Amino acid sequence: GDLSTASPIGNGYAFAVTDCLFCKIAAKEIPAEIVLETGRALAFRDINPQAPTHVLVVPKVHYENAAALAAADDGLADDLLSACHIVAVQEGVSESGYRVVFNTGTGAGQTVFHVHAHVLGGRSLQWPPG
Ligand code: D5M
Repeated sequence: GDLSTASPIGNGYAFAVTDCLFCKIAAKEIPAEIVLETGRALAFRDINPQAPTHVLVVPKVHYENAAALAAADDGLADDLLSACHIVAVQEGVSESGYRVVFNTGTGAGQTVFHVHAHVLGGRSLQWPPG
């Protein structure tokens, strides 16, 4: 990515990637229906929901995908997964079951290259996902 725009995000200072949609949502420059904010993560409703609960959980700082996030190895992936579970509890789907998905790469359907976990629930989910 092009790490060119220094800007304050959330609790810390980080680099927002120019023209990244989810950096802009994290910086509150573009509106979203936020359901949870933690120190380093933000959760908001997917604009094109695929289930009654469909929430995206993103780190406030930019990583292109789940692999880059994991490689950062600073506990951020842990924070993100914890935030996913909190969202599931808040949404009332933690008992009935929910799915956490990281589409990683275009071949897997990734369209926004700021890592995001999809939290899906509220209906029965098929496997394999297709
Ligand atoms: O998922 C990218 C997801 O991002 C996709 O499900 C639509 C969603 N999306 C796109 N724009 C927005 C805005 N502005 N708000 C909320 N959700 C949005 P992927 O795994 O990359 O295909």
